[in-house]
Amino acid sequence: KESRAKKFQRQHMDPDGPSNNSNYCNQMMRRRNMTEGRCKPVNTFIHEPLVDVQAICLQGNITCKNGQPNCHKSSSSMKITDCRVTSGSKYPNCDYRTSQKERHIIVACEGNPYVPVHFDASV
Ligand code: 5FA
Repeated sequence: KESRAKKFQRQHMDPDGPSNNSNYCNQMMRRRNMTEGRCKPVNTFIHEPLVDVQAICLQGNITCKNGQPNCHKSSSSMKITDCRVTSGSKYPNCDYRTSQKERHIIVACEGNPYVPVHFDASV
């Protein structure tokens, strides 16, 4: 079974991206298997080295949206792409809006090694 750490990497890591095009989310949401069974409504891809994203888990704890204390905010802003399903999108034809941003990101970390397992927010 896919570990939560590997699932985070599949859903959120694209260090070499983004290919500079408006179809990025349509292609990547499909390629990373987030359009099977349903169109995952929102998802963020991170365009930074994996080690830099893993290092966020060493930053001080903050409270996650779900109230758990295992979230951590990046000290620097990071290149990200937000993908949001369009209002007219109809499964299985998942259609996304692609928005590139530079934000501090908040991830939840778990385990030993203590690594990112959930993308909580960007601020
Ligand atoms: N989740 C939420 N807060 C968490 C925390 N503090 N520590 C660990 N995991 C946490 O997200 C719900 C999911 O986020 C649940 O799996 C929960 O365990 C985890 P959502 O945004 O309500 O749903 P989603 O459909 O966006 O996310 P999923 O793909 O179901 O969940 P993932 O965590 O695998 O992916 P995510 O990184 O996009 O959240």
